[in-house]
Amino acid sequence: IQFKFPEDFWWGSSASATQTEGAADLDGKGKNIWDHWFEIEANRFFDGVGPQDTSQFYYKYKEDIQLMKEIGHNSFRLSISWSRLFPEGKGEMNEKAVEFYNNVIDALIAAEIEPFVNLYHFDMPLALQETGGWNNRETVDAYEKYAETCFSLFGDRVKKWFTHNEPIVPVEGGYLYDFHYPNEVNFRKAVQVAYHTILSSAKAIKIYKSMKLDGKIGIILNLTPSYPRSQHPADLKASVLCDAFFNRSFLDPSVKGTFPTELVDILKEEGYLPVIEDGDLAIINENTVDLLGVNYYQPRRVKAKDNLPNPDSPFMPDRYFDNYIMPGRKMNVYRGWEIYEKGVYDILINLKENYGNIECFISENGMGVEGEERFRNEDGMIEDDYRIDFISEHLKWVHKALLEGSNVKGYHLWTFMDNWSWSNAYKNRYGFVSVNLDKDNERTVKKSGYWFKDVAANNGF
Ligand code: BGP
Repeated sequence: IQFKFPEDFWWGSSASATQTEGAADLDGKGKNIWDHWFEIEANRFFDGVGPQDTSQFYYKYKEDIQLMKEIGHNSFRLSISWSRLFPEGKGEMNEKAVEFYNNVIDALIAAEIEPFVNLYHFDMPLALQETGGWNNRETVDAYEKYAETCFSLFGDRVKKWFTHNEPIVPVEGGYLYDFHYPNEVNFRKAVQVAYHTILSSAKAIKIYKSMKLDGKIGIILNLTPSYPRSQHPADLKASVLCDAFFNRSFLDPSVKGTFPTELVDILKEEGYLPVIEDGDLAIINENTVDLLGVNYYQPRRVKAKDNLPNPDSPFMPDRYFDNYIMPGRKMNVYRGWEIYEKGVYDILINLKENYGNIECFISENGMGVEGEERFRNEDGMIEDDYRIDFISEHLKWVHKALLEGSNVKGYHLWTFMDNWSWSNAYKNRYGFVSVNLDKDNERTVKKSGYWFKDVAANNGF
């Protein structure tokens, strides 16, 4: 074994409620923004496949947890569907949801798989979106209540909690670049939504700490290391600002309890500071995370802008920099994302050097591929050698960071089984396990799943 990991390394995968559960309108679940968006605009989603059609974890979780065990998982991240627990986002709680999540958590623990539970993975209850979603401060209050309920229902058994997954994505998708509902372009709202999300996270952490449950609480961020095109001061500046907008905006408040001055200066200067109430900043400052999940898919290549932005165009972060595709780089052609394995090492070393070596783990990393059926062999197994290659190349860099003192505790693939995606429905497949939507969601373990089993068993490869 060339790359040996520590004995208690967390091996597993991650998933989210809306993407895996199915049963979107069953047993009292309320609608969330994805159920709604699919209803009004199904053609936005690939092949008209929606969240109700996805992998049916709601019915098949027992079988799935056995498969997780079989392929070496000692941990698994799921999310709770807010609108399953609180159909209207607040008010009355749905007992059927309590029963379902109790069953899932207990089944995981019985299989010796530690449940990592995330509270918010892009799935705003529709009733709350109708009153403004994260732009409305009352949503923060509703979220606090939801978080507290989850901690008291499940906190006796769940020891790793996360307040949000990739909180910047609903900001970008919903309020800047049109890929999440409510698909607006409104920088002022984007800033307020981001701010309220950060506040909600700190408030949930505060509640968790006050409950004296013995566990850890963190946040999961998608970090996209920014690499300048050249050492020219204009490119360097562009890269610093890109990093401030897309990484440090959430990383700094989550880990340090402060906001990057570069960003605050711009917001102040341009008149876009959010509405902040007395006492908020102290709450954010005092309630930082114990644990950080790092989702890593791609870097950002950054250069200074070639042309000054048109002063009449809507205010956007990319007024300060341009992203570009670096010629000759390895790409995931199905997703249009650059594959740059060293990025994961750069993130971990940055956390070590500039963020107090916070305890962290790779909470998502993975490769979506279209048309994987063509790789199915005569025995019925998908031979996804490209995925094995993708994972091992990233793990080598994680290993190097470990040797250099990084506090990285585990690796979770996105995702356990093929599931529904926000951007391409069921087109790109990411799982260790394939799902056949046409054959009662039949599961078959891919070659990468069996490979991972050995990696987990040997703590290395
Ligand atoms: C992350 C999300 C996941 C997942 C993944 C793959 O941003 O946290 O929910 O979807 O990306 O991306 P996609 O499904 O868009 O290809």
